Amino acid sequence: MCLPSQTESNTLITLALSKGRIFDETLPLIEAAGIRVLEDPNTSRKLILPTSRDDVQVVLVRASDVPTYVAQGGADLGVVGLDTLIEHQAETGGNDLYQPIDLRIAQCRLSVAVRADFDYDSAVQKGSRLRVATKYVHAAREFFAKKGVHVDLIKLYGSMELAPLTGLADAIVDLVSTGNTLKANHLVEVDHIVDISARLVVNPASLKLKRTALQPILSAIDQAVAPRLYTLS
Ligand code: PRT
Ligand code: MG
Repeated sequence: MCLPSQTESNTLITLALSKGRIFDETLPLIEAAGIRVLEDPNTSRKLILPTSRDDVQVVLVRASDVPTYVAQGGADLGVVGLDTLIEHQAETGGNDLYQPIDLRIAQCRLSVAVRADFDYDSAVQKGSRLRVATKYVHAAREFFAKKGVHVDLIKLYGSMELAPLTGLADAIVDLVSTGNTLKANHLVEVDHIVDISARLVVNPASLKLKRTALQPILSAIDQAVAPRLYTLS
């Protein structure tokens, strides 16, 4: 009897996504690779979602868990914001993820913001020590170190905007898109740290062992992203 061999033709590809804007904005890009997610994560309670391709499944994880899933082989591919990727790489020492494509989705910027009545420039010039609240402690530490500003970092997991309003911090480092959240909380953007977009990340071992299955998916996604360069510019 001839048993089917474990060939690449029956390889299962697992893509890690987080619910919300990353999931929503990734859908059109993976459709270019013939991958349509068959269940709506907003109504389904499933964490593993089937797709229109038998050889591809989507797993739903927290945004900050995507790099860990992909690096540790819980998923072959993932989509993650550069903000989250910077923090992951600082914690793990880098290099555990292959990053072939800037997907140019979920775009925003990482910025420093303060209360409208706080004179950031003069505090910086005077060499004052700033209390900075953020979820992005690694990016913030590096930014202020390069700028020569002494900071006490306060790690928060959400609602950063509240910190300067309650006296917890002088400044925050957070993501800004339209600027409406800052404005609604009487905060102003005073420094720009880095432009953010979502990145496709790939497990390096998967790339070697599942190359035949992965390469066409990566190429189709890459093609789906590239034309946006023209429409955006
Ligand atoms: O929410 P959860 O704790 O589960 O995880 P998460 O916040 O990491 O996930 P999610 O889905 O909120 O964000 C996923 C990724 O989307 C982030 O890692 C960013 O790369 C990207 N992204 C793009 C944003 C924004 N734009 C954005 N505007 N993530 C968050 N925001 C928030 C920001 O933190 C602030 O509270 O929106 C608010 C500012 O928006 P504006 O438009 O008012 O300026
Ligand atoms: Mg969020």
